[in-house]
Amino acid sequence: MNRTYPKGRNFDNNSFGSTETMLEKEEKDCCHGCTRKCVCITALVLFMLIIIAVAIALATVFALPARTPESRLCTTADNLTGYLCDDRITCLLPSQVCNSANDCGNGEDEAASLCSNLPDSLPGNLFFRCGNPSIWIYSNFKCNGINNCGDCSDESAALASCPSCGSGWWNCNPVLFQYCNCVPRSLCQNGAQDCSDWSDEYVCIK
Ligand SMILES: [Ca+2]
Ligand SMILES: [Ca+2]
Ligand SMILES: [Ca+2]
Repeated sequence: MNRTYPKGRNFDNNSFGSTETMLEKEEKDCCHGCTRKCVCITALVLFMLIIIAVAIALATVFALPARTPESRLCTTADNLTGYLCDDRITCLLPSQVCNSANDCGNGEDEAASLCSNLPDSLPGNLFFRCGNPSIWIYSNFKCNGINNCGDCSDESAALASCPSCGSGWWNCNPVLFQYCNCVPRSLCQNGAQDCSDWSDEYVCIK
């Protein structure tokens, strides 16, 4: 018995016997392409996120040490050795460090590591040990004309390397305990004895 096939209809030998139509095949191919594209986009986004995370981590790691100056040494407006804050601009007087007031923006001048064992926890340039080593003063009180140590060791040339009396001072043996080797010229000819030899009243000229 001879079989006849409908005319005008093409049969695909590859799909013959399969229930998958051409349309379904095209849709399947399209989805494959889409899936591959989606995977690529996801991978790209993940890659970008990793790059951003690494950049943030590196910035954090390298930024933290940069906030702490390598050296805290600085010069104050009065030409004294001072303490440099984290902002690298503010230069504190030594006596502003560990004085229970936050003078640096971040309060680093009151850090426990700096103030827990005074004066040894301070940088050496911020304090001075008096003739009696159990007594110390902030270094900005050294050579300031005032007897801060109590034994005038902070005003001596031998221990504190202090220069002789400056132009605003008169060299004599003061009668007042608060001075050591000189008295302020403002005390000259003020009608009161400030030097043991009265030179502040009879020799010194304001
Ligand atoms: Ca302070
Ligand atoms: Ca002094
Ligand atoms: Ca006087």
